[in-house]
Amino acid sequence: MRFQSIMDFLERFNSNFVVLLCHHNADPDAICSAYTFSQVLRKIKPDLKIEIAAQGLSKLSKQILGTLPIDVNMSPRIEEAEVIFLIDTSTLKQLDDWMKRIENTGKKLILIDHHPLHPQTKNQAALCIIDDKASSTCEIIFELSKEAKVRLNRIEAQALFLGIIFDTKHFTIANSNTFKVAAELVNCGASAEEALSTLSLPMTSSERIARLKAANRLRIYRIGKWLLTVSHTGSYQASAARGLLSLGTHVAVVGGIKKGILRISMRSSNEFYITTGIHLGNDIAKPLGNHVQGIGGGHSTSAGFNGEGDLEVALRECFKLIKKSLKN
Ligand SMILES: [Mn+2]
Repeated sequence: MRFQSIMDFLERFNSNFVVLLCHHNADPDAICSAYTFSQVLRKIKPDLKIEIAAQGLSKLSKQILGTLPIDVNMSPRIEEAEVIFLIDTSTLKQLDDWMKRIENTGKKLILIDHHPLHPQTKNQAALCIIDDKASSTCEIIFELSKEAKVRLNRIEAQALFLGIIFDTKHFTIANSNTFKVAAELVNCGASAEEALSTLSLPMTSSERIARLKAANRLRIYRIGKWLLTVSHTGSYQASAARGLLSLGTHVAVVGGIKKGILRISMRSSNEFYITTGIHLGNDIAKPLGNHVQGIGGGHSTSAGFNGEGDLEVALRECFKLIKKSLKN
């Protein structure tokens, strides 16, 4: 039993105080799994002192902290802990300058994660609870709570529910076990309606205006069956590009210059990537650096470029690269 192996481990190292560390810019999966896991530990081992910590929180995580009683410490007492847990964190590098402190203490590490086990972390961790088929670390924590025979209360269930919804991109990449876990969480009192409102960020008025301006200044190009749109805004280029995608374009390129820095955000639909194989990060944003001064990169359907120079020239080069890639 995985939960029992954790308890045996804590017993063996006479643990009175443990730290649960989340990766930097902690996302909802990280903080919510740390929270519910800490609650499960408290129920089984009431004397154990527990601290949850992260180097910075994502916007959504901050919003969650406003609705759930999760305490996240920004300066954890790493040196005082008997055992350190790494939650949703596949390498120590994701802990920034805490990495050195952890390595210097030589304290025992327990890893709980759903990312494939990194060889270096395997050497550093004394115990690894890994399930790379799980949708999220929250899903693993739910399984651990069942092993521990702890019935989750409404708030603990809601936390795991939030982490799962976030990591599965609102269940679009969930598997059948994820849905089973979600159903059990709802039985414990989790609410989908509440979760969806917690996970939607209110848009600021300047962001709305940037999106609307981008739509207003739009240029539309048709290449074969694909619609490509190019536009510009002073800020919120990424949000504007996402907005254009939801309006119906296949590829959106939005640029802007602020304080001398040229920024370009690119987004494409999944359909565009799957059909054409064009990877915005590798095929467009990176090579854009050969034509315009700056550095680009990113993912298959979401990429960015930062540099300097003339915006119009940069947008034109970007368009040319997409056109050329489509011809190949
Ligand atoms: Mn995760």
